[in-house]
Amino acid sequence: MANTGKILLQLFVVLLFTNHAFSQVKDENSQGMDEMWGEASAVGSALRDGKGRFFDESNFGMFIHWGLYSDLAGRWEGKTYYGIGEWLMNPKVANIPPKEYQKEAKEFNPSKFNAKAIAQLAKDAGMKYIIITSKHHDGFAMFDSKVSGFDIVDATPFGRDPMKELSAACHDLGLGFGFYYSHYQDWTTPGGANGPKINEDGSAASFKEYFYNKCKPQVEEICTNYGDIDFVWFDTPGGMPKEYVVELADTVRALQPNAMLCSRLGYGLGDYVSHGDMEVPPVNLDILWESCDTNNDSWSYAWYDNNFKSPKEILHRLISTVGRGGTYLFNVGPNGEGVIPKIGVQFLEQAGQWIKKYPQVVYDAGSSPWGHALPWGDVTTQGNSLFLSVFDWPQNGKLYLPGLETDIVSATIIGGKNTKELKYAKKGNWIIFDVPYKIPDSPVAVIEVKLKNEAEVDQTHGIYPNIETTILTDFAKVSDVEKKSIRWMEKFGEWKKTTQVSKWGKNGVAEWEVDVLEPGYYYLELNYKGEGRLVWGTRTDEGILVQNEQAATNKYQAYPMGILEFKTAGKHTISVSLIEGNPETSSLKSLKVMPIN
Ligand code: FHN
Repeated sequence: MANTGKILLQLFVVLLFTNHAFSQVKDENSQGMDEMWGEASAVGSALRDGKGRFFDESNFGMFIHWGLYSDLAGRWEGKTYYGIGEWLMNPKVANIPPKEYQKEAKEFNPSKFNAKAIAQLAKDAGMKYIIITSKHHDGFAMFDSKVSGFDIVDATPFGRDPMKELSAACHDLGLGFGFYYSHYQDWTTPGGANGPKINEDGSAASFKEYFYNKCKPQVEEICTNYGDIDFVWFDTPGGMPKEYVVELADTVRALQPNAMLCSRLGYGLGDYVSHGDMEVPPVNLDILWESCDTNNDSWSYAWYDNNFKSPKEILHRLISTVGRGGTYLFNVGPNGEGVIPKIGVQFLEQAGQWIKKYPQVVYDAGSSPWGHALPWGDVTTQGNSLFLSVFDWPQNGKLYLPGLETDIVSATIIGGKNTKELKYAKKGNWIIFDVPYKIPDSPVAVIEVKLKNEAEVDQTHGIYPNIETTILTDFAKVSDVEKKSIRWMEKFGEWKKTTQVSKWGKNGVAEWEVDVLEPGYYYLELNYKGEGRLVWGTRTDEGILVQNEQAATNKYQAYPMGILEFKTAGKHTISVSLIEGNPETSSLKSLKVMPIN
């Protein structure tokens, strides 16, 4: 995809980023999440030709959070608790005593559960496999477990094993299948992490007992009773002692040698990296990895949560993940009757109809040679072809592409009857495509650019004449400041992540290289947080200074700074410094450059 020097440079950036992303300094909200999500195992291409091939090629899977909590739907004793629904019983949420929670099983009768319909939805949505919660932190087994009475067959009026039905439906439709299993946390079993500390007989509970009496035997059950499985998705390893993690991994590998284990197994022992929840990384990563995301705000069903991602947003997050080199695991939450909410179903089906038209954009597609998203969309590849997925169709009949160094053979709008060959011209480092004024397909149009050879790309961020460019601090060269990634929760369990630059020293600066197609005036906006009012200075290599004071709050927000002028086209640098304000608390997230018209 690029010459050897570029590949080495990219690998270096990848290693830096990977290391950085998983060694974050924690704020009070993100305390412990690195431990909870497990270390990144730097599994590279080793598994790509073996058992990792299916994962690597599929690029899109369905995640399902479904359990006893789905029946409670975010409500306890008449009160609604907002945030991720599967945590309802936790002391941080409704604080339901384990015995009370266990009684709820008698009410759980998901009589409308239809495994075939769910598997068919995954297939229609263009997903290649399903991973479902067999046991979440609440300790309730959604399968027929002989080692615990707290399971869907023994403890509920439903009395069926929905995992038998779903695994069979997946196998019938040619979909892959796997289980989520909460190995460390078990809130209703004595000895499980964050569970009861005392056994029924009054003796002190131990993790060892929980591990050998419940965790390991249940993992043996899910790895034995459901045919071949493709994934075992352990979660929140936290402080689980290493010897147990190793024993569990060995157990799975002996029983299901082809199953892929995600990094949340713990201790870097997984087969691929699962990033933090709801996180699509901004930079390409050349390892086996996945982003897990959910279709609304909660993982499990909550009665009030209808903030569903639109078909366009699903496609955008999917294609960005594939563009960064990863696989997208997208979650749905069936309700207490076993049914996935209608809007979620419709949006997924619509996304699937689009994927059916453009399979080459997603399946077995390569990452973007640009290494990051572009302002109008994203790029994936197959051999010498680039697929430009345009989410923000240009209004002026021109689509701009910076930095492409390889010769073009042809450029075509694809997608059935809308196929159209495009004219293009080269100006400086840029390709300018003449495109129709009207978007040729909705919600996303695709242009296939066939190249003479594999794409070689100068990854410098472009300043576009017809669309705004946001450049994150992830891409800034910095000095005399601190650059780090932070995570925080919006609603309980709804994670956000960003890279920020703060702790401004006397000579503190964040600097970006950009490539300007058309000289002239552009609006400049900075996205930052801090206290009181801050003064920021933005300078270019041509001596242009934009300095202004604006308010600040403790949440990231965009503020207009003024007009930035580029006197000439081509490569320039933009440097931002804090002029007045608390150097500790003033934190910069990104800058935005917008054409004026
Ligand atoms: O605590 C869980 C949460 O409930 C959910 O299952 C997510 C999905 O990735 N994993 C844990 C938090 O990261």
